[in-house]
Amino acid sequence: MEKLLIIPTYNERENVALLLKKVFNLHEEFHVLIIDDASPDGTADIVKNLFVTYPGRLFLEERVGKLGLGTAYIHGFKWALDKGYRFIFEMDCDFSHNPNDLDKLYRACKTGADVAVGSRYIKGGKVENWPALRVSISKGASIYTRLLTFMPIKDPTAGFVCYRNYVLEAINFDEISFVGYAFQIEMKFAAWKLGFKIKEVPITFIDRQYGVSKMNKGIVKEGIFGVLKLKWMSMFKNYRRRVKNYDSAFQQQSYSVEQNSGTM
Ligand SMILES: Nc1nc2c(ncn2[C@@H]2O[C@H](COP(=O)(O)OP(=O)(O)OP(=O)(O)O)[C@@H](O)[C@H]2O)c(=O)[nH]1
Ligand SMILES: [Mg+2]
Repeated sequence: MEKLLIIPTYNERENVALLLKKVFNLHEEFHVLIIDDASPDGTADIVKNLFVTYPGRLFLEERVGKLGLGTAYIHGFKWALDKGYRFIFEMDCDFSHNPNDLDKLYRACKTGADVAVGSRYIKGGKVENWPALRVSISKGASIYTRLLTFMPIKDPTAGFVCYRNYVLEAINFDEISFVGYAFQIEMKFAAWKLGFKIKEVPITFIDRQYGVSKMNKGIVKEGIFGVLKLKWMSMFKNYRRRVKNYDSAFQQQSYSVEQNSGTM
C-alpha cells in the first residue's frame, strides 16, 4: 500500500466511525493512521473496536495526553516514513474535509506536485456554514501570511494536504515547532523553502456538525507570531539550512535546489 491517511483525533467519538467508513468505502484504497491524544470521550476505544472490521488497514497511535495537532502529525509522519508509504495525507476528523476529495489530492501528487493542498481560497474552492468571523480570521491569516512571506499559496492554513514521502524526509522535524494553524503554515513554508512544488486544488470546506472545535485564542496568537518568526528566521537565520534534514537521501537533490533558487 502506498497511501496513508493520518487523522489526529481529540474527542471525536461522534465522527470517527462514520469517517472511517467513508474513507474505507472510497474507490481508491487508503491505509489510515489515527493519532489519538487520550481523548476523554473514548475515541481510541471506538477505533480499537473497528480493527476487526478493517484488518491491516486501520492503525492507531495513542499518546498520553493532549499534546497538540502539530506534534500529532509529526508523530504520524515519522510512523509513515518508517513504514515506507509514498503518499501521506492529512485530514481532520470532523467532516470539514470531504473524503471524496482525497482523490483530487492524490491525482495532483501523481501528476507532478510534491505537495497538494486542498484549498478554500482558489477558484472553485468554498467554505460552507462557517460564521462570518471565522471566515474573516481564516482569510485574514492567508493574506497576512502571503504578504509577509511571499509564499505563493492562497490557503496556507489548510489542513487537508498530501505530501510525497521525499518531502517529509527532507524536512528536519526538530525545527518544526508550532502546534495549530501555524504548524500548517510552517510545513508548507518548509516545503516551499526546500524548493518543492506545491499545488492547490479546490475543495469545499464545511463546518463541523458534531463535536467541538479545538480552535482557541492561543492558536490564533501562535499563528500571528509564528508567521513573524518564520519571516525573521528566513531573513536572518538561514531557515532553509536549519529546516533541511541532512540525514535524508534527498540531501543531494535539495542542495542543488538550494543552489538554484534565491534566498527570500
Ligand atoms: N491528536 C490530537 N488531535 C487534535 C488535537 N487538537 C485537535 N485535534 C484534531 O485535529 C483536527 C482539527 O481540529 P479541530 O478542532 O477541528 O480544529 P480546526 O479544524 O482547526 O477548527 P474548527 O474548524 O473550528 O473545527 C480534528 O480531527 C481534531 O480532533 C490534539 O491536541 N491532538
Ligand atoms: Mg475542524
